[in-house]
Amino acid sequence: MSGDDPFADLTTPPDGIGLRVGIVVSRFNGQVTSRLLAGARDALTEHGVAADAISVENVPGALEIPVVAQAMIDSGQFDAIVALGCVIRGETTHYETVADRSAEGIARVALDTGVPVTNGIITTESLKQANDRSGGRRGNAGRSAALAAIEVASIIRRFSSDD
Ligand code: INI
Repeated sequence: MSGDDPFADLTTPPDGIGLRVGIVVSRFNGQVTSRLLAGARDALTEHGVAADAISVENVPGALEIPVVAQAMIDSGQFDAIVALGCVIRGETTHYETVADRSAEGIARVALDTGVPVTNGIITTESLKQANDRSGGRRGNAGRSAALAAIEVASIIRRFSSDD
């Protein structure tokens, strides 16, 4: 595996054909999250997810992501959810609360429901680091979360279709 990109050396790319994917994206730090959203959408469509099988819900901040992810899963309309947000330490006095609760929440929703909710909520020290991770020199965390959603949903689909 090269560096921190677990998708760089895959010989078989994630195959999203037939998958229905929800994206929950927060408006807080929207200049960053809009780039995460673009990266996620591009990755999904490049890997076979139909454009009309992708639904996007906007929420105010990262803390609202888990409950909306849960509602989308409860609708039965999605095979995976991609969570996108941005928490910058220098910009908030309750960085730990927002960063930890949002991550814990999406992990809990995934385990409670059995539907993958992948974490594209970037947590950084500065806006510069956030820019680096949303299409800059450290890649795009939205893209990585989207590819993870395809890969894990495909694994789960394989297990649930075995008789
Ligand atoms: N939400 C974020 O997504 N990122 C942040 O950096 C952030 N800060 O800085 O506080 C943030 N706060 C809002 C929070 O997610 C909720 O929307 C708010 O508390 C209302 O529940």
